Amino acid sequence: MTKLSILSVPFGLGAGHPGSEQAPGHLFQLGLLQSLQQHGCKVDELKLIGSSGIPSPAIQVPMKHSSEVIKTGIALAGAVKAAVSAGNFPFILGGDHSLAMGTLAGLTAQYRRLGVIWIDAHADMNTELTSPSGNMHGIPLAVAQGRAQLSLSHLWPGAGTVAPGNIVLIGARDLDSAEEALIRSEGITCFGMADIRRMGMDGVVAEALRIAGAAADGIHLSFDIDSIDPSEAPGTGTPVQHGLTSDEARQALLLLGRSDQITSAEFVEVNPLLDRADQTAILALELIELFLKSL
Ligand code: HAR
Ligand code: MN
Ligand code: MN
Ligand code: MN
Repeated sequence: MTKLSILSVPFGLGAGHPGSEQAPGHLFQLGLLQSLQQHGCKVDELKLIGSSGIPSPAIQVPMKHSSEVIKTGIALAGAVKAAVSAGNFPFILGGDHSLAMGTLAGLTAQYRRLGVIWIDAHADMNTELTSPSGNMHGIPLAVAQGRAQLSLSHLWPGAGTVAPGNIVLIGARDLDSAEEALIRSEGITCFGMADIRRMGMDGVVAEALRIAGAAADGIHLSFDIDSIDPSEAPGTGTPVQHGLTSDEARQALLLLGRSDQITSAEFVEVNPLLDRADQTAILALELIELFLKSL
């Protein structure tokens, strides 16, 4: 049975709106742990990740709150690496998507070749130079490829990179021009909404596992709640119309969890302050349970 390391990261300074730092506490308050236990999930470790005690980083990048993002990433990278070493499945609960840099730093220090499946309305592939917002949740996948000033090895010595051929985007529909150019020049696989409707989510997931998993020894799933249409998931900082239905998200998470190829996962960008009567938080809770019990 899969032993879980649940790493709770109440950090939201990488996003443009405050609030995602409240998501882990809010989901715990709604009963996440009790219901995981009821569903037979084995929570071996529950750890709160914060940046206290982490010294100011040597690297500075011209982005908002970069020092706090980097410090949190350093703390998270160490916890992720330790969880993998212990044979556990790391599940990271954010928080905003900038924390993926910490996750990926810890994972690439452990896996020889890591695949990444990124379910998100966005590509999160800007660099410090192309970011239109200055928000660090928009850059993790460029950092992971070694395309930015900041690199994963700034967060964790011994961290590697993620090869563009092992990255698969699902649900992307709001790309900046520099992101589009990078996706095209690197030949990164992107399943947009039209592909999902044409191939079906089962077809997309099968292809995503094949491509992300090619020659890989692990696949990380990064799930941004803004992949889902704002009519069903309004509580997020950068909603984008015409997204996944909650049923498509359920199907994707169930198939990915059952596949036995996913070796870690994170769930990000729920913002309780922007939610409508907990609609997004309750959906997130259901999706997390569904995924973790399918492992
Ligand atoms: N592409 C825009 C930027 O770089 C918006 C990024 C929004 N990112 C997230 N996570 N919400 O996907 O600022
Ligand atoms: Mn994102
Ligand atoms: Mn997003
Ligand atoms: Mn499985």
